[in-house]
Amino acid sequence: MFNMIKPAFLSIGLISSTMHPVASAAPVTPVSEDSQESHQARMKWWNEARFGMFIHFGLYSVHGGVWNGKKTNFYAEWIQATFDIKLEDYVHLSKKFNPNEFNADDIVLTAKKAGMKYLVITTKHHDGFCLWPTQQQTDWNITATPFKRDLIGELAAACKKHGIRFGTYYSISDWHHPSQYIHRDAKGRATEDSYFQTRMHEGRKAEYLAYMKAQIAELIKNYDTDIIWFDADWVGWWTLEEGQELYRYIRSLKPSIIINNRVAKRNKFKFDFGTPENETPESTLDHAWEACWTMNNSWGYKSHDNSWKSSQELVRKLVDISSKGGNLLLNVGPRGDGLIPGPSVERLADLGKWMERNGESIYGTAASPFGKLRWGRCTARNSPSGATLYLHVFDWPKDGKLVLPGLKNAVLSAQLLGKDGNLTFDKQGSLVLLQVPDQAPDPTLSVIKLEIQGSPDIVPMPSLPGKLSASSTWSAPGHEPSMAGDGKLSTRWSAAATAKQGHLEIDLENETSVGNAFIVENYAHRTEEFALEYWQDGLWKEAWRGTKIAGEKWLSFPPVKAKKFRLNILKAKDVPTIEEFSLYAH
Ligand code: H79
Repeated sequence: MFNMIKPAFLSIGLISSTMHPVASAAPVTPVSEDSQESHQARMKWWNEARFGMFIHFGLYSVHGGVWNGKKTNFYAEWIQATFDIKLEDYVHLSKKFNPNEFNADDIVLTAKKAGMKYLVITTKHHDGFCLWPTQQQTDWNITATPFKRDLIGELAAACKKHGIRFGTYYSISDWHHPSQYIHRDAKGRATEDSYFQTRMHEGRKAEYLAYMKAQIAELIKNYDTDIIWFDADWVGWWTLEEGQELYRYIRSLKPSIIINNRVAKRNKFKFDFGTPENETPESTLDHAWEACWTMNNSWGYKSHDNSWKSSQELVRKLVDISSKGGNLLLNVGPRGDGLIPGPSVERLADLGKWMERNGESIYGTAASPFGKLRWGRCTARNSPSGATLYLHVFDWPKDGKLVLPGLKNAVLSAQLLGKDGNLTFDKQGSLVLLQVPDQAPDPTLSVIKLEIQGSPDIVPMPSLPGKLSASSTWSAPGHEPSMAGDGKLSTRWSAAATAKQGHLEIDLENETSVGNAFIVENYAHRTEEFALEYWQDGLWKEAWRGTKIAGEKWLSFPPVKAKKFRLNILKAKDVPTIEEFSLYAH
């Protein structure tokens, strides 16, 4: 078996055809193939949908990641590559494919009940097997199985019937098509790279291209597919230009179709949408995107993979992605009998229950207007008169006080989503202080709905960047002043071992008007007296004075303009230690 690289660390975009990482690519300008207006128009339903189902189903599903008693430690759908199964052995799998329990209505309704608005199924994965009765292949398709039924046709029809958009996955790399081959050494062994980089036989690319075009035309003509979801654009013989050409061809067949960026080269091409795989970007992107995620660690059914993400984790994933303006394509891998595994079904039901109550905060929403929020995520819905902000609280405040920093707009109302009655709140400068119940009302994830006046006007977040220094520092590494400015509550600055007072200074580099500060001292609550000071006319002047910090403290004061600010701990029970100290422009 190959020595597998952990897929999470794999950045396909940086892998060249020879598998040598190339120097980091220059920033990529998206290549527009048509006007922004028409792109937006055809993406409308997709943008509103936010949530779809990915289905990995194929001959490999029968084996569940086990071959001759050996269990794969990689993706189950890669089993042919992982165990270097010779084609003459792999082809027999088609005789074992008989998913008698497959029921298109059940699958589509499972997706629909989960709150999903579209699905994408593997019509042809890397093994080249076609899950529909294609006219382009006589034997390597579903008609050659004991099952015989047109599985893709049944699913497409069920989608139409239940109002779910239908999409088709298609691998560019093909381990079965005669145009390509698996490279072997003199002893007949395939190298790690062989299956990843199928080799194209000299002079046979045109034939394969014609084959792909004809098959995609079938998917459009026979099933009216709404999305073509390409994969395996990483093969060295596939170029950006060929991909763009294919993109244009498909669009000419069905103008409203949505095509993912892997049609060409994923790190260069961003139309119609980008496709981060098993990862979620840190923030919004400059193009439409959809993150695809597995529920365990495999796409195809893998019998020995029990590393299921919890329902709460999946809800948070959907929320996190929505708050950054993306879609979530969440995968299921039906078993050889055609049924979705129990743990997936349970999670989808949980997601559905949450979406039933909170879907308003997801569907058709825009990305968060804020930078990072420490306690969770935000989605927004803009209307001509104002906007609605949905605050998704991951870490419910223990003291019943939730602070939303940096909102200049007037707040008209606040309520728990789906509950009657309003929450009381107070507005101090750009801080919204919300009084919430002591306990999160929804154990999975609670949402607070804010109606605001006008479109969101946000104080630039995150906190102002600056250089931190301190009066003294604990001698062991890991307690430096910068630890109080890294945005993490798990790290902290500590003064020297004998100190009972001290200061933590932020140098903002430029004179800045500051009206809010944030301090966290969760650890030990040692401060008894402190001041927030700023350097002006050769003196430290006071903007705020207080006693205990004891947890999180938001300071809101008449704005002062300065370059240097400091938290001066005047008296402490023991060594001063601060987890976060940040300033906000006014
Ligand atoms: O369909 C799913 C996966 O099968 C497919 N895309 C999703 C949606 C896919 N994802 N990543 N890959 C395929 C690339 C896999 C790369 C690897 Fe390797 C193959 C890692 C280990 C084997 C190449 C060879 C890189 C290292 C060794």
